[in-house]
Amino acid sequence: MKVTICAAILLAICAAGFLPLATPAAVPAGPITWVIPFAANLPPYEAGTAAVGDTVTYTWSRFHGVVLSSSPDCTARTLFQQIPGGADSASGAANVTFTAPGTFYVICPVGTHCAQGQIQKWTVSPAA
Ligand SMILES: [Cu+2]
Repeated sequence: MKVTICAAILLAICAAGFLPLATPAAVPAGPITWVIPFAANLPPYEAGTAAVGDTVTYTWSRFHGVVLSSSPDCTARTLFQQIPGGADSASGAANVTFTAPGTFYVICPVGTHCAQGQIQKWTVSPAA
């Protein structure tokens, strides 16, 4: 009887998320705060993984923008794809929806922000 109760409690704790039963979701549940990491004394954005069809939201409250590129080259502007809501602005939010598998980079196209770390790599797998 005691064993059953302990198992039930442990299961409840796991279900509540205190002990991970499975690997966490790769795509962040909430928006990503879009800043210049080097200027804010923050580490670079961690690379993320997603699947085709996933959407990641970036929000900002200073002058930034969001584009998607197939290259990590901050100066390869001909590769920059516009994102709905991603135009350079003093504050905003942009939803990046991955439409193809591959490696992509979310970049801030404003000034030298990308070169200062405002870039995030995404590895996108085919839709499940
Ligand atoms: Cu920026």
